[in-house]
Amino acid sequence: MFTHALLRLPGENFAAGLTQAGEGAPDPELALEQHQRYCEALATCGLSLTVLPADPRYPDGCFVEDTALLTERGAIVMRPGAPSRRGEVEVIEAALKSLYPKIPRIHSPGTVDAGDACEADGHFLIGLSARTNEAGAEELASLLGDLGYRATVLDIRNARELLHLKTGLSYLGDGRMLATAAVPRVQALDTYELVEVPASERYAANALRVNDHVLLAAGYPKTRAAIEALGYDVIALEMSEFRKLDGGLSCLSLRW
Ligand code: CIR
Repeated sequence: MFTHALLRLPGENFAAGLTQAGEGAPDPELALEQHQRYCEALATCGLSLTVLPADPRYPDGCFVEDTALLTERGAIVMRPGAPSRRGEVEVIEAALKSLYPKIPRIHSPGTVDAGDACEADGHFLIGLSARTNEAGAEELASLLGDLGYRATVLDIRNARELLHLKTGLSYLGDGRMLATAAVPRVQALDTYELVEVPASERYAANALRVNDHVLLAAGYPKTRAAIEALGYDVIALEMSEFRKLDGGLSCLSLRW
């Protein structure tokens, strides 16, 4: 069960964030409203929230999930692959300090965005991507090993539509993975029941199981129906402005 979440507000210069989506510039005010609904959804799931203010130096700063990996046994601070995002980790590390006695970091030349780390019951799938390099993936796997976790690295560098592994893969719990066809069907996935997300709804593959609910992007009826048919209670959230910056639903929060 999660009891807390850490978030950071999108700022006035949110539209200056990195993007390849080609869907136009996001509206910072609408992003703030959508962020507010997202916070309310987490509260509905029973979480207490810490919401950090925006920092104009980091237009992508609201995508906090990329900056740290939180596990039941410890936290690890990332070294984001995009140089413009590297400094985002400082305020996150400071916020996590009181919760975790010792927080190891990914070191240069390694880079990891934690959007590339998908946990499924103590097994971490780590995407090798445009943001997470080999040195970073190896260091992360080793740090997770120190915590007693298994890790498997998956190469998604040829899967152009995946910014991060979790862009196309989410663990729903109960042995079930939500996945798009772009995620390579490696052996490590064989142990999971795959809930296929159709190509026309691929943005919905980045969903978030939080306690008794699944948070899902609004506007993807097939994926929603498939998840509901499995018995999950879905909360649909409008994510249009974050999508314009390639941001998935899960990356707006860190949960513990
Ligand atoms: C970026 O390109 O880094 C941001 N505009 C979006 C990051 C989204 N992260 C995520 O979905 N894990």
